[in-house]
Amino acid sequence: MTTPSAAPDARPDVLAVATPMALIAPRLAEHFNLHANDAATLAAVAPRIRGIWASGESKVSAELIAQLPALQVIAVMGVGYDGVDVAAAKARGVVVTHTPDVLNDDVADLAIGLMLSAARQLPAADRLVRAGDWPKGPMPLARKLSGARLGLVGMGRIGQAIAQRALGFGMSIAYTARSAKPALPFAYQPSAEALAAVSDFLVVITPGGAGTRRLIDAKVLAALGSGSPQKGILVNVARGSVVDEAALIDALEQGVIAGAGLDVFENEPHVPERLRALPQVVLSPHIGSATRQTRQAMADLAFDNLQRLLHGQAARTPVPECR
Ligand code: 8YV
Repeated sequence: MTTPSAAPDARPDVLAVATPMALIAPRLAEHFNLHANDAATLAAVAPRIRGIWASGESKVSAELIAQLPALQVIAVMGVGYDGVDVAAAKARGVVVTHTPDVLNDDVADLAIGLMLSAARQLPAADRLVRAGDWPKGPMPLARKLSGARLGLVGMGRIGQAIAQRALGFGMSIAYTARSAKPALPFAYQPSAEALAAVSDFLVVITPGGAGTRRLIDAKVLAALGSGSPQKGILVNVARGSVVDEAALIDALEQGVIAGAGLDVFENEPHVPERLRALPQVVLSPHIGSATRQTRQAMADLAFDNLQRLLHGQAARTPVPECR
């Protein structure tokens, strides 16, 4: 980051609404005049800002966009851009870009990992061995993942990557999405509730935002709980906003569903104490794409988008609304 200076600087001015990761920070600083997103800096540099650097969790509001008359591009290092007011950006001719595809493998891998961890109770098993409790007796029996019924809420690029992996576990696969995808060999269900009723594992991998807010509510959780004698397990690798967290905690506490594997939460990085207290829940801190390889690929793609748009070229991966 640099503070505003009187010396002329040929690098385009870019506002970092997310702190750039170490793996891209030097490259960004070499090519752009990066500014921190605080009131004092904004007051000084707002008219010069041509680009915004954001993460998948960043908020870029209509108010912020309105303060930046020279803004041309909002480059999100993430596939999800539900925090960006795309309509406000579009209305101003600002292009929003994101980083699809390069993270499909990682997020799908984590979804399988969370399903396995929750089904086989891996964190509890690890705790038992570490605590020296193994001599006292065996773990309670867990449940089998292979051959179980997987319901995917969302069948986009990452949903399909999860399905491919789940086939290797002999799982039967069904999904719900805005519309059926007849080209895919998986059963379509018209709603999350209908899907939950025929699933042992319900995996949420749909975009966040107003359209999916609290889609997984008490009714869906009740259906997941009643669909099989073993009761279902919920996995969320999408956005915390898609699940009604209070309803989820109630369902877990009351034994309505068997367990959960959660990578995302309503109020990150804060996770309710009641959720943290539940042993049948496996929790991770939004690490779906958090491998060195994938974060590098995401950062490079976001950088390219920013660089290209600020030099009069087309973006590699604009969000669908800006294509
Ligand atoms: C990251 C994500 O948390 O891609 C997304 O939508 O949520 C994540 O991969 C983040 O955007 C990394 O900057």
